[in-house]
Amino acid sequence: MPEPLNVGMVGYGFMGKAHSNAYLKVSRFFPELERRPVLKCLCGRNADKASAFARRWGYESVETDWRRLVERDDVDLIDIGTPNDSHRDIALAAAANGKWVLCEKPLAMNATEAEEMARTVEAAGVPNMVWFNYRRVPAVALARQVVDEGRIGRPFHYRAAYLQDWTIAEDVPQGGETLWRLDAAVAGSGVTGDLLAHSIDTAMWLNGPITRVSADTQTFVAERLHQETGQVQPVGIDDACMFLARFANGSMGTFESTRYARGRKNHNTFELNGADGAVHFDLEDPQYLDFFEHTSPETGRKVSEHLTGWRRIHVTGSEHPYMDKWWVPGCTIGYEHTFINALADFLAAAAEGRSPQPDFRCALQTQRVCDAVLESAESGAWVETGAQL
Ligand code: SOE
Repeated sequence: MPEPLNVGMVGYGFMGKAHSNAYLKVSRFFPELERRPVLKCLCGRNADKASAFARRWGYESVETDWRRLVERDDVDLIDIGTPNDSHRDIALAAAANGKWVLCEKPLAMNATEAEEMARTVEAAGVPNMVWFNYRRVPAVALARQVVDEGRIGRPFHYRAAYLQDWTIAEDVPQGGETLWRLDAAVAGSGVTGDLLAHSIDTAMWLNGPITRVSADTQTFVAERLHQETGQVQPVGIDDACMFLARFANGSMGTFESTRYARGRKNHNTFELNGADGAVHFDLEDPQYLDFFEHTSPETGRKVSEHLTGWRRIHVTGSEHPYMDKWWVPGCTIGYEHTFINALADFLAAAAEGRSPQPDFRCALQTQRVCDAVLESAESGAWVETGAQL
């Protein structure tokens, strides 16, 4: 019988929902796990909203101050689903109290904070992970398997785009509970930390460290009404960001992200081209991994030229990553399942006293790339990232 693991969730927004759902479902679909999450306490600043959320999701209790939550003896794990400017303080306090720590991406406001957070959880010896959930899309995990199996060969090009369109209207305000992502003081950056952090995490997972970058950013709407102050204030975030990258393995990368790509809602794509093969993924078609095989590692021979072509793999078979936990072959899973899969990996590793990837140290590398991107956009020069994996 799995032992209970008492969860203290901080935040009741989009991620509070996604994570809470994962805690509720993980033991049912991954019955082998040794710990069973219990929704012990929901923490949020607005007491009414926190209570309503707690009731809807079945949390046993409510706190309005995370400082009290992290000190509670009946909580084993702290999950940080708050805006970015509070990640550091909550994580440090949670680790100091010996709690397991999960944190929403990006890990921190900048690499300095992320470094301190990584050091602190390591010194405390507590399992930790950052919710870069797209690694847990079965098709993305299959891409990693394809790379590990040597099917790409020498990598030449990595191409990523993460496009949305929800901030085009000039009368969208900034700040406050709902639009803190547009407020640089709370978010740290715009699309670089919010969207490109996902792309960078996936890229470095598949293709190794990014060593240097050259970036350009743009803020298309210079001022927006701030929901908290009631004043029209300058916009400090990057609305769009494009950067060139060099990977440690010698390959070249291009990364593009914006919230101004009319028609694109959550268009997160990547392609990796190597000498022996290529993979392509599009989150708007998440059941598929496209694979092009030029040379087979099994035979070491070139695939017959007249039969080559992109192969669309419907990643729903029980032989595919995570899919043996879900439905019968051919039945798809979706966005919510990426969080459940991630949580299952976390719980399995934590039961062995380990942190799964991406842990805080790994997310620090992504943060370093984000910082280098912003620095390069500012200076116009190539910037070394210092990222290592
Ligand atoms: C931004 O719109 C956002 O909600 C990100 O913050 C999430 O990380 C991303 O997965 C979906 O888009």
